[in-house]
Amino acid sequence: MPAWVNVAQSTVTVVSVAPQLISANLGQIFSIDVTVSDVVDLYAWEIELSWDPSLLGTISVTEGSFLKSGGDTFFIYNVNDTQGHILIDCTLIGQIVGVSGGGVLATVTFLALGAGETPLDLYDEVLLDHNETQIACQVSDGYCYLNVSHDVTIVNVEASPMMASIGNPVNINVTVQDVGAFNETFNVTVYAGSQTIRMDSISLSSGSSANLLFTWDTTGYAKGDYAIIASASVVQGEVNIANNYRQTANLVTLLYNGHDIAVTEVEPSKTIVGRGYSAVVKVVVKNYGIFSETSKTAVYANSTIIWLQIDDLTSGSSATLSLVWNTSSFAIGNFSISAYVEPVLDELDVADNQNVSKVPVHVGVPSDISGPIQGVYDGICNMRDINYLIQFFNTNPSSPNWKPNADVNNDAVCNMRDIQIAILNFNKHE
Ligand SMILES: [Ca+2]
Ligand SMILES: [Ca+2]
Ligand SMILES: [Ca+2]
Ligand SMILES: [Ca+2]
Repeated sequence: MPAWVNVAQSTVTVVSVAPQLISANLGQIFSIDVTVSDVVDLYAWEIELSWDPSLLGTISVTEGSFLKSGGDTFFIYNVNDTQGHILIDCTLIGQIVGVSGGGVLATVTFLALGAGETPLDLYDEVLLDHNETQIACQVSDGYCYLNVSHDVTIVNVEASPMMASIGNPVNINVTVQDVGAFNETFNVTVYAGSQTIRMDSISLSSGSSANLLFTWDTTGYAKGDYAIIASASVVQGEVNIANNYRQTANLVTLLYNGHDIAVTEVEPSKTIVGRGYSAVVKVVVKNYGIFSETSKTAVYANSTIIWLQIDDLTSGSSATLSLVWNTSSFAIGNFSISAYVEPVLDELDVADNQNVSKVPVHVGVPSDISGPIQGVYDGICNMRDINYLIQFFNTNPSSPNWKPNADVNNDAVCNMRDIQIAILNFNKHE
């Protein structure tokens, strides 16, 4: 006759290291929790944790939130980093009952000192209820894999001089370091913009650094502004590759051996301007020649001149104009914003003396800055535009969601004044 056996599903209280498996790199700081699960009436606990002291050192030990949730506690610990163990004690204070459930008892933060593997061994565990009766429990240890890292990095890249005429050399100093745990052989490549200047192979021992000098022969390069970039090849097993790349803080300017000026930037602040209101247009004029020049710049909206300016520019210098374009005398429509700097005497390359903004500017009904597609004007000012303005209410140019088009009256804030313009123009259309 078969016997029916009723096995009670009793839960077991477990004290664990969490996470159970840890992987860390040499030099890395990481934390583990000592947790308890399915405990009833926990009033006090004590535990020891041990590890291989050649691999880990303790940074801190802090109390977890579990026991504290029942009242005031007393928490104490004693670390022995020479032998690699810690004794932790914690108890509630006063005549209260203990805490039930599960949570974090303590958090231990370690520094990875060496490469290898070590258990995080929990032992001598004691859990007591409020009657000082011992609570039966099991322990679950952790295990730690400590990896040595491969990591090379570009520490610094500097160019000198920052301005040179084509054909003259530019010196580029690159500092590289092996911040990993192995000796490495790798390539360091230096670029001017997208063009390779030179590649060097270098061997470094763990922790050491080296300065490399690259001489950029600028013969045959076009005049212009160049980002100087140094890049270290990724070594076997390398994970941190973000630090294998660095560029100079400023661009290096190559000058034409003669007279040459150019408009390098035309950037209106808005893509939609209410008729009668304003936008700011930024224009940059640069002298790429080796002589001082007087530049005469005209800024246009389609074929109408909106600004004229004269600047004295020394070799390699630039002038930035920020002009306010008032659209009062313009009809509704699309305007291409461009700037033209008059060629100077004996200037050969005049193609770059004109520059056009990437996006045309629409002059329309004031406050018509949105429509069925958010942020795209639809030729009428209505509730869609007011709702759009409300979305950006009280933003200014330092706000992450700043929309220049929503600042209809161009006073560097989107607020009630812009909504009032929408109300004044309500239901007006192009
Ligand atoms: Ca690296
Ligand atoms: Ca030119
Ligand atoms: Ca609209
Ligand atoms: Ca405004």
